Amino acid sequence: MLCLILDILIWFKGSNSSDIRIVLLGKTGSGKSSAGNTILGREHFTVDDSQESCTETCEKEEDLTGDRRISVIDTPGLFDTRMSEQEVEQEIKNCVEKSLPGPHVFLLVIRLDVKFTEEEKNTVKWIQKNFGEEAASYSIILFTHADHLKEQSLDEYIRESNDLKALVNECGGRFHSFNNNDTQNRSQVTELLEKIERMKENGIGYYTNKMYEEAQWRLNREQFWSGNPQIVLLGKTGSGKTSAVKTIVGRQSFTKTYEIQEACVDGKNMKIVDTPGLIDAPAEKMKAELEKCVRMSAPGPHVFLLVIRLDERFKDEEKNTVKWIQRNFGEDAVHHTIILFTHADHLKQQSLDDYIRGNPDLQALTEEFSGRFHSFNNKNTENHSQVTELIEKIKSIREGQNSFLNITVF
Ligand SMILES: Nc1nc2c(ncn2[C@@H]2O[C@H](COP(=O)(O)OP(=O)(O)O)[C@@H](O)[C@H]2O)c(=O)[nH]1
Ligand SMILES: *[C@@H]1O[C@H](CO)[C@@H](O)[C@H](O)[C@H]1NC(C)=O
Ligand SMILES: *[C@@H]1O[C@H](CO)[C@@H](O)[C@H](O)[C@H]1NC(C)=O
Ligand SMILES: *[C@@H]1O[C@H](CO)[C@@H](O)[C@H](O)[C@H]1NC(C)=O
Ligand SMILES: *[C@@H]1O[C@H](CO)[C@@H](O)[C@H](O)[C@H]1NC(C)=O
Repeated sequence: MLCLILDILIWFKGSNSSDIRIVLLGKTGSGKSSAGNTILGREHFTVDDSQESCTETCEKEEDLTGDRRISVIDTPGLFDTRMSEQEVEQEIKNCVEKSLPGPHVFLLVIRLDVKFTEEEKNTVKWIQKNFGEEAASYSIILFTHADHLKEQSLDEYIRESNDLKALVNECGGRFHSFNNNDTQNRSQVTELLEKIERMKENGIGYYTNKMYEEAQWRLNREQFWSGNPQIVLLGKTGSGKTSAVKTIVGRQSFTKTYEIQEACVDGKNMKIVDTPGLIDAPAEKMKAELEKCVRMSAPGPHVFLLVIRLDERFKDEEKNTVKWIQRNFGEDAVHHTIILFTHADHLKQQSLDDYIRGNPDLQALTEEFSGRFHSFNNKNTENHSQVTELIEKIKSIREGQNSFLNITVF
C-alpha cells in the first residue's frame, strides 16, 4: 500500500522544478553503483567487490527525498574491455533516454585510493566527444573512497597532482567526494545536492536530448569522413550538386575549382562533375573532365551520386543515364551509384515513393539502379536526418564486396 501511495505521489508531482536527475559515469569498479546507493540512502544498485562491474545495461532508481524526486541512472563502465566501444555507446544512449527530459548532472566517478589512469585523464574529453562540448558544464567529478585521505584534505590532495588539477579544471572546478562506506553520513549527500542545485541556479537547466542528438550527429559525421569516402557527384548544371554538397557538409566552407569542382570536407575531397546534357556534351571535353575526376579520387570513387531535380520534367536524354555511366565508368559503376533527387520540397505532401510510382520514366530509372535513391531538400539545412540516411546508404555500398570501384575512363 505504501508503494502505491508513493507511486501516486510521483504521478501527481509530474516533472517538478526541484527534481534532480543524475547520470553516473565512470570506469568499472570506480564506485558508481556504491555512489548511487549512497545518494539514494539504500542498497539498490548491485555492488560487486570483485571489481567486475555488474552494470552492463543501465539501471534507474528514483527516490523521494523531502519533497523532491531524485533519479539516479547507473551506466556500464567506460573503457570496459569486455564490451565493444559501440556496445558501450549504445548502452549509454539508452541511459540518456532513461533520464528524459535529460540529466541535470553527469557525475564522473573516480577512485581516490588507486592510481589515476591514462584513460581516466580523458574522461572529460570522452564525455565531450560523445555528449558535446557543453556536456562539461553539466559535469561534476565525484571522488569515491574519501576515507583513503585520512588527515589530508581533498583540496590538498588535488593540488598535489597536476593530472587531477587539470581534470577538475576541465569540469569548471566542480568536484565532490564520498566515503561510500559511511552510509550514516548524509551530509556528504546533501552537500552534493547543493552543488547540483547551484549549477541549476546558474541557469543552465539540464542537458537536453537535443544537445545529445546534435553531438551524435557531429560524431557520426566525423566517423564517416575519417573513413575517407570518395564521392563523385554527377549531374547537369543546375541540378543541385553544389547545394547537395553544402547540405552534406553542413556549414563547412568548401572551394570550387575550374570545371570539376572540388569540395573540401574536413580535409577530404568530394568531386562534382558537371555533365551538361550528359550524352550531348562534347565527347573530348567530357572525357578529359572525367579522367581528371577519376585521377583525383584514386584508387577510384566509392560512390557516385547522380543528382536529378525533382521539380523539372524528366528529359529524354536522362533516360539513357545508365548507359552513359556504363560507357564512361564501366558496368560495375551502376552498382556504386545512388540517385539523389534534389528539390524534395517540390513534393509537398506526396511521398517520394508515390511520386516515382506515378512517373513511369522515373520508375524505370530507379529500377535500373536497383532502387538506390534518396532525396534532399537543400533549402532545409536543419534536417539532419536526410543527411544521416544518405550516409547510411553510402556506407552500405562501401561495405559491399567491391568497396572501391576500380575504374579507368573508357
Ligand atoms: N527549393 C530548392 N532549391 C534548390 C534545392 N537544391 C538546389 N536548389 C537551388 O537550385 C539552384 C541550382 O543549384 P546548384 O546547387 O547551384 O546546382 P549545381 O549546378 O548542380 O551545382 C540554386 O539556385 C539552388 O539554390 C532544393 O532542394 N530545393
Ligand atoms: C568498507 O566496507 C566494506 C564492506 O562493508 C569492508 O569490507 C571494508 O573493509 C570497508 N573499508 C573501510 C576502509 O572501512
Ligand atoms: C561527512 O561528510 C562530510 C562531507 O563530505 C565531511 O566533511 C565529514 O567529515 C563527514 N563526516 C564524517 C563523520 O566522516
Ligand atoms: C527530413 O528528411 C527526412 C529523410 O529524408 C524526411 O523523411 C523528413 O520528412 C524531412 N523532414 C522535414 C521537416 O523536411
Ligand atoms: C585495378 O585494375 C587494374 C587493371 O585491371 C589492375 O592492374 C589493378 O591492380 C587494379 N587495382 C586494384 C586496387 O584493384
